[in-house]
Amino acid sequence: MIDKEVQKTILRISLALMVVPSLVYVGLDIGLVSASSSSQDSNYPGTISESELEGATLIASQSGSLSVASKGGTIIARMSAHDAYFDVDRVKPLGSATVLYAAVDIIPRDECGWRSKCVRNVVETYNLTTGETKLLYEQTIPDETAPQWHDADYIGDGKIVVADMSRDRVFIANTTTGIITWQWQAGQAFDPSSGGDNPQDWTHLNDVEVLPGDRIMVSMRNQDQVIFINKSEGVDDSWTLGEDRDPSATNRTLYAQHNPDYITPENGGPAVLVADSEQDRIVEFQRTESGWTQTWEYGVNLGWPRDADRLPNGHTLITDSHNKRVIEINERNEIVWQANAPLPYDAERIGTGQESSGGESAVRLGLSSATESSADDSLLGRIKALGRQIFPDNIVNAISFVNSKYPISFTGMAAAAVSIPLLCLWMLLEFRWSDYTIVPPIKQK
Ligand SMILES: [Ca+2]
Ligand SMILES: [Ca+2]
Ligand SMILES: [Ca+2]
Ligand SMILES: [Ca+2]
Repeated sequence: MIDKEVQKTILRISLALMVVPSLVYVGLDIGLVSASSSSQDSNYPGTISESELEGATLIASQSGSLSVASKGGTIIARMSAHDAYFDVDRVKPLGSATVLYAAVDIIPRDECGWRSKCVRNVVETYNLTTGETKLLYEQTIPDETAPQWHDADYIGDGKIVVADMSRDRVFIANTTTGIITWQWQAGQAFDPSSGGDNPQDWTHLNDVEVLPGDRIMVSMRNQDQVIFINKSEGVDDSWTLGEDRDPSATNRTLYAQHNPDYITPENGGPAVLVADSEQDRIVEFQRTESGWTQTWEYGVNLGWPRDADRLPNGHTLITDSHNKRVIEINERNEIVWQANAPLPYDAERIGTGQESSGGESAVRLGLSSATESSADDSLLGRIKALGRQIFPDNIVNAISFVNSKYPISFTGMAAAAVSIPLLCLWMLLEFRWSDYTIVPPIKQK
């Protein structure tokens, strides 16, 4: 029979061995992560020069900032005039330092006059060297049905095309008159039962790109499809990429994708490079006579990627949202550049054309794939894979989404979740073993 004091000592040592290293890890993790993000608070755009811009990278963050990262990966400027930034593009026809973005402001209920808070969607241009902002288009709507616009592109002659998620439509507007000159509504081609059970957010239509030849490519996230719309004839079903699958389906073509980029025949396409977000990979499909064929995949240590741009040098710029970073990989799938940013949505390398417009297809470049299973057999990789098997995607994503806004990594958060309850348990035990008791301040007479 072991003496009671010895039992206590064994328990104390065991608890200390579990709690102390994980608390030290949490402390270091918070320190490291905040150190890597604190460099973002340098200066606002408007103070950077044209020469600093060439080769720099724009990063739009859903947590409310638009950053400029240098060639070395350091954040050299950051603006945060809105609550969230989504798609950003450099728009050379409007000025060499001018960018256009879709951003969102959250308006409190008492200011908005609706029964819920409201969302103000803005499409603005911003001059990175002078700081001049110009509002092109806006719309304020109640925050009831997925109200945020995630993509708007400038298409020339003062016109923009908008992925209007709130109304499940795409529209083209004249920014001078404010008049909508063309629109396509998802109800024209899709059954209301499609896209799974999302009554407040039917299609989550999150991206649009105007293609040569009167065609428009649209990402229907909840339908897991990239569709091609002929402006006068509607959806060309023979070109649809992906299928509307049951939530339990595995091995999908796409699963809740973001930001498909079209690579033209001149650049080795037709091909589509797309962030296959829920399957944590970037994937490329080539158009052949029999339809779409997957030709490339990169999925090494990515967490909910939402953008990939093929660059003119054959590299790929990837926005790795849950890992709070933007990376550039070369043709051998090695990371050659990285910048850190909170919850990034879209990244653009200045001087390489919008999205993948300056890049060539994987087929023409002869790229080989790299997948999680082929590369990540580290302990963390295996824990993540196990987590995906145990917990439903939406739970993992909800936790990761919250985590990616705060200066602590996913593993740091897991360490805190283990060590803090154990520390509380230890304190309770020490109290029980001590000479102190709790005496209620009020006694019955
Ligand atoms: Ca963009
Ligand atoms: Ca777009
Ligand atoms: Ca892209
Ligand atoms: Ca991009």
